[in-house]
Amino acid sequence: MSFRKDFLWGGATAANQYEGGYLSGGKGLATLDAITGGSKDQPRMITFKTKDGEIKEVTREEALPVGAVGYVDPDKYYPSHVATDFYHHYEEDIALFAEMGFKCFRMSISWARICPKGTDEINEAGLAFYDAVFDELLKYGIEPVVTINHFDIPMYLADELDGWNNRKTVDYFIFFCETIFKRYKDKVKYWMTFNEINFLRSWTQIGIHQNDNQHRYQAIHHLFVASAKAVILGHEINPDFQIGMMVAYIPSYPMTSNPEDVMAALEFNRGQEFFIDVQVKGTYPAHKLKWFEREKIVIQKEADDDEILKKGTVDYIGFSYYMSTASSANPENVKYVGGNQQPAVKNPYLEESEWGWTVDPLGLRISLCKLYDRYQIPLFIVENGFGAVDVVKEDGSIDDDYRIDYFKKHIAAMKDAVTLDGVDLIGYTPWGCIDLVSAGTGEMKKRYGFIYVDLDDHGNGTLERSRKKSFYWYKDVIATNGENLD
Ligand code: BGP
Repeated sequence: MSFRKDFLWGGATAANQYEGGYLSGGKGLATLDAITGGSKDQPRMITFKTKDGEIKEVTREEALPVGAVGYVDPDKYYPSHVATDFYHHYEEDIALFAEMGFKCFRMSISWARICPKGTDEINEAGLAFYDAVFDELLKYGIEPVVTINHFDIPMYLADELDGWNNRKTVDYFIFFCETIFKRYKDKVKYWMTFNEINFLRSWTQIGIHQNDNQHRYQAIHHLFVASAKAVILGHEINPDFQIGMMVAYIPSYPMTSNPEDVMAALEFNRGQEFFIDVQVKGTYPAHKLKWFEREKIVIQKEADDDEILKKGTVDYIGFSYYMSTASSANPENVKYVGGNQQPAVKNPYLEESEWGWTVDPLGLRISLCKLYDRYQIPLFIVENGFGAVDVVKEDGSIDDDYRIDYFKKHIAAMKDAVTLDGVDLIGYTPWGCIDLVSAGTGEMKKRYGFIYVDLDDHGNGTLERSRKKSFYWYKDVIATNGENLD
């Protein structure tokens, strides 16, 4: 058998894209509640109020003015508010996951549902909601895999404290962790701290109002300290906890064998491996410290930060893998295509999805090898998948053969990494196992699920769930522990 007997087959979601119920049951506002939908050609916009009370909007890449606060405009549509409504459908959805044979289910806890302002005020109804969800999962023998924070922050912390730029946010986050660790210590074993930590740079994700490198890396330092403290605390509360980190892994190939292109690829890859180095090895890599020096970035640390980072290293590396990119020393020589949160370089050897993401199954094996060779701790693929437009036929069926084809090739690549390369892979949770809102574009049109949800880009639809062709295919993959991919 290729995959270990207890391999964690499942699926992945995130509260801000799936849960909905944005003000139900005492939940507070989160930054993501103030970001509109968009598309491939139209960016999502953050709506906010300036200090003088003016209502304005900016893209996520732009910084919000200092002192500006998130604002929900009653005339606009915000996809997170209902999302695909896990809040009211969790029993039905979990029954469908159980029917597919899921061994685990990755979801995130909404910080603003537990602590509406992000401070030390607790919302019992929020805790009770996740109790009900975990109980429902455990009823079917499905192991919850919990992302503590996926791409958002309570709006109050963002606007009153400047989010992760403020050291106090570390303390509030640890209070949140302590609350959920203690409450769910007998229900949840697998945790990961911050989703795609290498992509955190905007107000919506980390609540910062200035996103130049000085502010961004100070906020990132706070995230590292918070993650390490969470690992230490979690292990104290329950030594059986497995607490991982989560990075978006996009391997970059040199565009040519010109050593300058090889160096460019090395630098690109370092950009993301830096986040893994700190959380797995517990220290900042030398190249980053040199870069800080050159860029005159000064990180404010507290006396015991280095010790905390060293002590709070993670148990496993969780990562998303969708695509690869390429690097060239001469950017004028390359063409750009779409990509996860940032454009990627067109690779003539690879095809792309409708959203321009390269499709590169061998890149997954390469990533697994690189990560395992370098870090030697268990790996968990916590996101992978193919965003596509699905067509519902007259009889209600959906033939998503393109998705099956994508998964087939990626699971075959995982199998090679395990059987030929000896990688210690503990699980696989394809992204958006049930249709949900796209993080990048805010669309529903870009679907990833094995389960279809009737909802369009403007919030119209019955929210009814139905099984796609890939549902039955994945069920068979799980039943045979990945042996039968046809
Ligand atoms: C990752 C995120 C997810 C998810 C996925 C797909 O960046 O962790 O939240 O959405 O990518 O991206 P998109 O939704 O933009 O297609």
